[in-house]
Amino acid sequence: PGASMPEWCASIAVTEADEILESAVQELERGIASLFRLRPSLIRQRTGLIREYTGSIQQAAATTDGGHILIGTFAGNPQVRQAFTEAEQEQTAEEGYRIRTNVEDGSVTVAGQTAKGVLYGAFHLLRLLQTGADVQKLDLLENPSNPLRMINQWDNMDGSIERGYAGRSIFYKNNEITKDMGRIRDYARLLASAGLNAIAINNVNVHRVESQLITERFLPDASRLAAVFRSYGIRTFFSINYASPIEVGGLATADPLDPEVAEWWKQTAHKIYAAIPDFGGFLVKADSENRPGPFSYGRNHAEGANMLAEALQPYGGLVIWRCFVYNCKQDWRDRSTDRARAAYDHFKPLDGLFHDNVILQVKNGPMDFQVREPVSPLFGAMERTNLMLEFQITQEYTGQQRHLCYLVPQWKEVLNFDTYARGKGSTVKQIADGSLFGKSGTCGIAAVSNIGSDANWTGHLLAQSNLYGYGRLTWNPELSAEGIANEWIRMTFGSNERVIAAVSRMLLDSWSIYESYTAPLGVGWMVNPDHHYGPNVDGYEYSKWGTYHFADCSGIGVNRTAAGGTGYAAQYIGPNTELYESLESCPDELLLFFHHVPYTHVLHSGKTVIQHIYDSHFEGAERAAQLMETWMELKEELEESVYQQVLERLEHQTEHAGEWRDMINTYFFRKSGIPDVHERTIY
Ligand code: BDP
Repeated sequence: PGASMPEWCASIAVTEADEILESAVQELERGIASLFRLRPSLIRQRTGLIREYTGSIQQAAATTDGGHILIGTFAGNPQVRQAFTEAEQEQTAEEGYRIRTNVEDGSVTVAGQTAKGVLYGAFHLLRLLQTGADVQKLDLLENPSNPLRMINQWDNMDGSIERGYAGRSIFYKNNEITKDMGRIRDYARLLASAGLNAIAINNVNVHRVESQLITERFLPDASRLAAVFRSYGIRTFFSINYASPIEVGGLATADPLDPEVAEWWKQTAHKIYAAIPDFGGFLVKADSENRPGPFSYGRNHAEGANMLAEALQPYGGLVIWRCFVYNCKQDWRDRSTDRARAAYDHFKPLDGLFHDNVILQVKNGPMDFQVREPVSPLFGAMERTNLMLEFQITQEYTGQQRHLCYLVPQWKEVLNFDTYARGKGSTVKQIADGSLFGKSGTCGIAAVSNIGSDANWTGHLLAQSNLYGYGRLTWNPELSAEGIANEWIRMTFGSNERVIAAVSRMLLDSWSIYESYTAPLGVGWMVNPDHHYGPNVDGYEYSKWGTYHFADCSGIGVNRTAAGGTGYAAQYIGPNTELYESLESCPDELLLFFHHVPYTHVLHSGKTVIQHIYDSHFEGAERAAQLMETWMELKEELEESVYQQVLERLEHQTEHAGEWRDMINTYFFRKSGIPDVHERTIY
């Protein structure tokens, strides 16, 4: 806004009739109209049709004088093809795009192998215009790093969202699929604009009504949802209940090796594809947290997944099988059941046994989306299996969208983690994108969405940056956390440099701030059971779900070494096992995840463990208050309602951070009996 409009924005030229290209045209029209208050004219060269426009924004004249935006695919539009050499066309991946200024007529071409690529290119062009980039002479090539760039909704059909913090579901209400396609379409636009191309539309915990998503009761409505997503290049997946043959089909068993069960799934796949021809496949949570799975029948997970894969295979469908499998009813006295070990222990022996259209979806860490955990050792351990990485955008353990926590820096650490699977430089991002083990197509990244029916989508306005950042990073893991924050801030708040500098600092500091007042040195889970919000040091410590801090009067931390511990550290490859196994080399931030030490143990930082706990909690709470102060300095620069909305959350965060500080410091002061060297008040 405010910037002058490049002349080529006045007209859009397109010849191909394609629904995704139509979405691209509409996005350009809308975007340009809202940025420059001028509606571009549409020139359909083949049909000569010029769209009538009756709106309040002025309509540009339908002419290509002074340039225009030409959009299309290399194969479908000769003019587009002419703008690029054959080599340039070939360098463009299936979902990639090129944007180039034609110096002769001043036009800009947005081109791709596929309409999807063109759509992403159109969004890129809009982003450049919106962020005030120099668009004089453009020559860009962009290819996505990850084949699957997926979103997982944890929405239930009663309209609730598991771990949702931004209102109700936009997909379901009263056990029906929504009729409000406007909001769904806006979500599809939002996802595509961030580069995402797949969505699982229901919760991984699939219960009674949800189990019927795969039946005629819901397929007609689900196909309408899928059609909306399809027009934005997004493939629809369903989460399924592994016991569906029993619960939906009326069979006596769901045993994957039972021929009747296999046949039932084949027929089910047939019905789904009749309704949704480009259906993506199934997302499966099996034998996890009381959900049914192949274990009930004495079958392993490869047998369980492969049977489904065979049903989907004729249609090109995928089975995305989650590795979040652990015993949630363990005896806390038995350390051999360390929850951190579980996914590796279950799946490593099955490497190479899964069909080609099965992908294992692995959470970034071995536990469950804590503010700090090591990277899952399954990355690097499964050379002969398709893998996908799973992140959690919704802030279940990171402040539930009441606290600010920009997660892109955390995700970047995960992506850059070196697994050593093929020697030094074998990073997680190369496993996700398939390059390390030579996978093509059947890999990528998924993440649990953070949106709901709230007008601003994410509850905390600033939490939008996580959804946007997830999409951008999944497209290109080389982008920096700063760069992504900067883009999002400019697109959300405009080009006011004071706002950009302040909000950027807030976002970039927020993860470390949240970690400081909640989880010291790799200890997680000190939260209230069930809803997982707010401090409760022993909330889970003596429950069946696991053991997390192991604190007593003489020390703290879980010994996960091979030397006297659970042996988890040995699940990594060579150098990482050494790094974590040894107390000397283990990084401070994960020390208590891997080692049990006395409170007086001295960290690399030079502080004792107990003093670190005190200091980080005092500092963290103070820094939370500073976030609020930084925001308050922007009062005059921001729209009042936006300012107030975020301020309220920051006020809550400040107060709540104090509660975290007091609860944790008091607990460990009493356990250890060691006073704070700075003699601050600990209650
Ligand atoms: C945990 C959540 C739980 C999910 C589970 C999962 O607490 O609600 O169902 O993960 O990923 O983070 O399956």
